[in-house]
Amino acid sequence: MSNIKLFYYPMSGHSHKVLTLASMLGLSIDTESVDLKSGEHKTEPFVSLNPAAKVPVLVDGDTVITDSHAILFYLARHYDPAHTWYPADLPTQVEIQRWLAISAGELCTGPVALRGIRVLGKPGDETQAMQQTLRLFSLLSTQLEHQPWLAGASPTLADIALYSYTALIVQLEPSLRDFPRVIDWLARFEQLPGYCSLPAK
Ligand SMILES: N[C@@H](CCC(=O)N[C@@H](CS)C(=O)NCC(=O)O)C(=O)O
Repeated sequence: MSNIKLFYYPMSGHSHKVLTLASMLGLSIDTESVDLKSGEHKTEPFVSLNPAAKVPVLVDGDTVITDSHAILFYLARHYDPAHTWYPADLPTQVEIQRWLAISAGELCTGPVALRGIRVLGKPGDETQAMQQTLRLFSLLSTQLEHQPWLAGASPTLADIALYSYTALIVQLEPSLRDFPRVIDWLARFEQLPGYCSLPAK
């Protein structure tokens, strides 16, 4: 049994980001699935753990961390002594923060929303979500024109944060394969040691 526990939902891309980093760091963590379909996340005891009623939530001893980006940051700072995933130099950190903001912003209004509408039957404007997805893919493609990874020469939290929903939406929308640099980046990410396979849908 591990000291670290992740409350997650198997189809959740936000949860997948955390599972991926934990696996790439070689961390042994316990997982507990929270049934979003039945509304378990809106009831006790989960809602006391995260009053925002969302997964993922990480519990490490007495420390409770909510939000996938905060969890990624915590794991990288606490369990990555080599500073591989959140390097110590300021320009790279600034770049990673920019991508974490995009992950919480444009990634959610684009691919996350589009998948929600198509797979989970959530309400929303599919055309608008597709337009936002195309804009994000253009941005990713431009970023990857002169460097292999989003924040520079090596993979970082920026890649972890953007990978899951980008890969999931390519599975759903084959026309996105028209962004070859993004497709190459996804393929390279999948070769990293400890890569954790995607949820089924
Ligand atoms: N900003 C949060 C978003 C988390 C999120 O939206 N989680 C979804 C599952 S992917 C959830 O728990 N949804 C339940 C709900 O909104 O009722 C993060 O990055 O962790």
